[in-house]
Amino acid sequence: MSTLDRTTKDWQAADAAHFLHPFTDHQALAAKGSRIITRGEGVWLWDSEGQQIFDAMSGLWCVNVGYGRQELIDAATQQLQTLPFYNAFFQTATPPSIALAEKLAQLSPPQFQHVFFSGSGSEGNDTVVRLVRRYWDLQGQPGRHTIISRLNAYHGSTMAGASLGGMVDMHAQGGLPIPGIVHIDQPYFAALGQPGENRDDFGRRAASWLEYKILEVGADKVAAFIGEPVQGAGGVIIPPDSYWPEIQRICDKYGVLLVSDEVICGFGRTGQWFGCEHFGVRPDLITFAKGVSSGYIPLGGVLVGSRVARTLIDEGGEFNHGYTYSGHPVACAVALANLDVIEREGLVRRVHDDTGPYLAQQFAALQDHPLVGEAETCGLMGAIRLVRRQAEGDRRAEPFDPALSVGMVCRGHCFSHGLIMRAVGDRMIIAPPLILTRELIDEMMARIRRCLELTWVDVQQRGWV
Ligand code: PXG
Repeated sequence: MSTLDRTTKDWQAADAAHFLHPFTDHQALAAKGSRIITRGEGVWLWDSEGQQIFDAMSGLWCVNVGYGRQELIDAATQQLQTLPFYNAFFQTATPPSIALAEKLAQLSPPQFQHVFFSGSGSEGNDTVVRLVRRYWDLQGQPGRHTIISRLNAYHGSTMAGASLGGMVDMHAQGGLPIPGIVHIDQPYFAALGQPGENRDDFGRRAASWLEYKILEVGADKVAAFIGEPVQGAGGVIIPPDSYWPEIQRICDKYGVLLVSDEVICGFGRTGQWFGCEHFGVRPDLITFAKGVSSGYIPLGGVLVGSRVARTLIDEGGEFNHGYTYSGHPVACAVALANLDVIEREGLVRRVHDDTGPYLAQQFAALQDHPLVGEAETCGLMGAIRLVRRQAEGDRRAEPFDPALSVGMVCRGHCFSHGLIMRAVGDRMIIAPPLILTRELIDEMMARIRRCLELTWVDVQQRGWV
């Protein structure tokens, strides 16, 4: 059977028989059948039944320049024809990997002049663990190996990535976290703010948890703190403005390295090239992936700031770490073409000046809907918290019983009404491509409103409100 004339049912049967999907209950999926996505153009996807879908998640937070960009296709084709692969291990390099390292040094904050490439964000964070521990060894403080992260963080799915992450369901499988990684709570105001506390006071209090943890572990044992500027997979948790500057102050006070995991926030998502710039912090390391190549081809890595780079280069000798695909020439060529599109079309500025503020306005208007607790955005990512009762006067919004899975009800409507919006618990989240225009935001908002309306009818009929 040719791959082209298979029906949806054929694809689903072969999928269920052979393909173990990531983060999936395989038995449940096999009973239901996967949706088969066959084509993409701009912000649109099509499935094997011909349904057209608005992809408000950019694939998986990555297709920042939209689907079907000829510039990226040409860059890949040309590089595949010239040199599809060569390694960077044995005193060799390829032009695209050198040019991309140079380009990333140009686009990132000035302390970043060096790049270590990986094939994904998870691998990038494995590199982070190796780098920060190597840094402290070289500083003559080998006892300084503990890394502090946050609950509900997502830093990948390798042993180190999942350990850095704060997803308890992931830790429960496979004996994680690995030693030397500890967690503090997240800056999630709606869940952890106290009655009468404002956002900024909460932000400072949430940052103080880092200082308590440093003192508990012992400052001479803490290597680094890692955080996503905005927690993405955890539900687009946007911290109060007071949070990150206070985190920076605490890291500086104890000499702790600051790592910004920008796998989602990097490359324009927040309206700056990097999320740390949006929040005004100066990290020592930045993990990146996804948007660097708009997901057209796997690529990730770590931007290494001068503090770590100087020690590693001047005093480190050989660093015993690397991946076959570190600096893969085709991936780097695609990334260069992708960054060129972002620059040429002024997408970062567009998010900052135009589409980001416009989306914020549209989300603010959702607040009128009886199901919406908060609807907040940062650049082109946003979250809508579905609540049983809205806040009124001094009374806080009342959440749904998590067992009802109201987010999944809403996601079901999105699925059948041509919209990809994710559910993380009771938070409905979006991270649409940065090529969005105001017209496309209007189109997306109409779909979001329709799905909220259908969810509202459901929860009323089921007696959940
Ligand atoms: N750090 C962050 C901040 C991420 O969001 C990774 C690291 C790992 O990257 P790789 O390329 O190894 O997957 C990520 C990935 C979700 C979801 O459910 C999010 C991610 C991956 C898969 C699912 O939102 N982010």
